[in-house]
Amino acid sequence: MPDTTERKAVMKQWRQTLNREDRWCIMINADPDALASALALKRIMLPKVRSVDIMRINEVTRPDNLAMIRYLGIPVRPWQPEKAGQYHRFAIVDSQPGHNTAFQDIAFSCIIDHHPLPADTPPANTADFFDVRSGVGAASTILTQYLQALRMRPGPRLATALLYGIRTDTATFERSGSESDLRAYQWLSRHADTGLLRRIVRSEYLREWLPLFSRAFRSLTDCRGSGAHASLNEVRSADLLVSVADFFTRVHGLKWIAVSGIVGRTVVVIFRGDGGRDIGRLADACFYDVGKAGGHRTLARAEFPLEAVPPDAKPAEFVLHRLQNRKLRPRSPAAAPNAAPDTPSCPKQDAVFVPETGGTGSAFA
Ligand SMILES: [Mn+2]
Repeated sequence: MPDTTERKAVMKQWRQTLNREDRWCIMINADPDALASALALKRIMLPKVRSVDIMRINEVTRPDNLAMIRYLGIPVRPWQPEKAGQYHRFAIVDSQPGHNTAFQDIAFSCIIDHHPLPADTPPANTADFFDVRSGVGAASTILTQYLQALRMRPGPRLATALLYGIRTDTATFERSGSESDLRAYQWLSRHADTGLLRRIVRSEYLREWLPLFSRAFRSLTDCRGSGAHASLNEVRSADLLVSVADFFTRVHGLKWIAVSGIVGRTVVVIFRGDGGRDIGRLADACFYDVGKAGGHRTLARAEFPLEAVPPDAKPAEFVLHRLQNRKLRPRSPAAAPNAAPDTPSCPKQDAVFVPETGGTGSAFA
């Protein structure tokens, strides 16, 4: 495995071989790290080639991603496969050809990523330039190292983009992040626009979500143990429930929140807690018998079909009734919670449920 110095040298060599006549296309699955990496690669390549376009294969819907594209003026466009013939060469950053069917039929000349390589089927290494480093927290870190190696000082927008890319992928170094990520972050901080960064970070909601918040506030009902339930009825996506639930975690004195809604024919309940009581066990206790329910001490989720709601009850009433009345199940190895698919997977905690101090001592039992 080549070290960072060697990788930088290889990159510089490769850059010298770029053809001035080539039209390049950088393909991404757009998220902050991919957008920033593509912007940096474009900056690195542009003096050496005819043109560089950035194309995304996905729809951008998250408010912070939309804010990033807008405030930083990132020139990204939706990919149209029928226009592939316009390009001589393709690059892919923050992803690998095997990650999405949209990448499948494209012969990439340049692959830069930080996700692990597939163990079973290594990608056909046809790329002239290939730098995949799974030990790095963000592709933006790799691109930052290239800028440093080329002595290219990033402008405030590029530096801000890369900073946000590293920040997002490492959850501001809470989830992951190596020393190289920290060093890149530090260096970028000197060039970034902190005002712009703050505006992007604070773009958490979309205008059209505000009626949902209004509905959440109106429906807010206290539950046992300083918790509360809010119901949103029909929503387009469970992401909206997550966003509303996350909002309530900022309210001091609210120990846990459950936000329920209906997505298609499924009732989804998103739980957030302050860690005082095991919210994963609460979710499990309330809904294990009607669908999938589970999670961790501070975040959990339950999903069940609309048909599980008795005909004489509304879904929101059914959820609230269960939140107020269900008892915790005794812990047994056989009764492992059936976690919903997108609950973050981490080893199950074996800690015994600790009742809240100062309460009745009975917790949910
Ligand atoms: Mn990434």
